[in-house]
Amino acid sequence: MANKVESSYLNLNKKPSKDDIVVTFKMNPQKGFDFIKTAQELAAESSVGTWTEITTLTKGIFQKLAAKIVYLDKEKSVVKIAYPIQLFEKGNIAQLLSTISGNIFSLKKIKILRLEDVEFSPRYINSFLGPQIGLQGIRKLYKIHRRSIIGCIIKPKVGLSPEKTAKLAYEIFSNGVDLIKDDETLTDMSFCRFEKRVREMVKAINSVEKKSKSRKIFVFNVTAPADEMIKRAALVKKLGGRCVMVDIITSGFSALQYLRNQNFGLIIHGHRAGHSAFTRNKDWGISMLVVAKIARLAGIDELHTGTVVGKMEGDREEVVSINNFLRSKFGKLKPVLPVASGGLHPGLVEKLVKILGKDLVINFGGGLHGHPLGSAAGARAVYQAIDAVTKGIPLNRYAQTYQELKLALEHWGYEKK
Ligand code: CAP
Ligand code: MG
Repeated sequence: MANKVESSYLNLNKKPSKDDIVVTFKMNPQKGFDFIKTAQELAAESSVGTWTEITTLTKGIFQKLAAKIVYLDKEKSVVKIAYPIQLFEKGNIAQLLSTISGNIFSLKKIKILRLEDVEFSPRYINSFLGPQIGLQGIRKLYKIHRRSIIGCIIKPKVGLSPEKTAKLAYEIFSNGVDLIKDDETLTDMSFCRFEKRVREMVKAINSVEKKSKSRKIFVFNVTAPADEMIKRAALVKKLGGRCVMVDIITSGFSALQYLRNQNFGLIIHGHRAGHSAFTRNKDWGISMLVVAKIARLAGIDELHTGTVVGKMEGDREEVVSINNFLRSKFGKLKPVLPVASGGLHPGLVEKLVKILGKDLVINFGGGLHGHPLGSAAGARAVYQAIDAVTKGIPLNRYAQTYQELKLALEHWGYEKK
């Protein structure tokens, strides 16, 4: 890159303008390259520049559209870049990501690069519809306001027929669970056809709701090519379902947004299978916080964000900050309900709620179906655990009265808060 305009990418003494999109990167160049110069190349490549000076880049274009470095900390490898709003097409997530997380990841000179956070202006945020139902809408639908929503994943994750899935769901719903979901790899399979699964499940839900007098929601995985995904969601709607799931990373944010923009009035549940391919390495990729922000723009209603205490990677500080973001103000977009899932069992609930609060879905797969007395007893055990935590009673004390919880604590252990 030539020197003439290079220095102009630095704007350390100026506050970003109120409409700018401000991105925080962790960045370090390869050995032998200068930190500040490389940061400037980053700003150039992601806005108006390229590897050499070009005669077509007029002063006018530069002044209007060049990204500006507004903060640098070489010791901590932090670079903050403010991008003028005019660089972005409103409502277009693919274009946003091609700008702030595109070519820059391929630059040879860069050794460490992680998109840690992004701050959007309300003007940009409000160009998206965001969640149609959102956290409060989901709680209202359930009429559950004080406790966590109790979730369950059908296990084995693939293999059961539609009839068996519906029968199992009926049993689990009957024993206190509020939400049951397909697993991330189950779509329309030879052994479990999507349409048949929806039909069987809606029948099961209608009868369990009549009996229990409480709302039960099944989460149908509609992950598929976008046109097919829309057809499947429309089918869920037509047959009386209330919620669909999208594997948001593998399907893509545009597909998610396309689904949201149909205004089906269905809750959209976001599974994040595959996110760790780029979120897990602390020196490379894109943080889960950024993924959560994008998913909220795209219109997710509930999103997997981690458990801290379960089987999946994700530390306390990270998961808490993601969940706080999902529940907080974000332009005019509705808050999102976080989902804690992965390796959970009743003995972890107390600690989980201490760390993440009650405002979430708590999902159990193995930690319900693996109960020594089977899935129905497992459902009662998770209900008892959440009931105890809601009432502020220690699990081991509650387990003196409730047999299923007692067996679960003996089987998997109990981690006190
Ligand atoms: C949990 C789960 C979910 C993970 C995904 C699984 O089952 O169904 O996909 O929670 O991770 O397949 O592992 P278990 P995350 O309860 O049996 O572990 O929520 O972190 O995205
Ligand atoms: Mg799963």
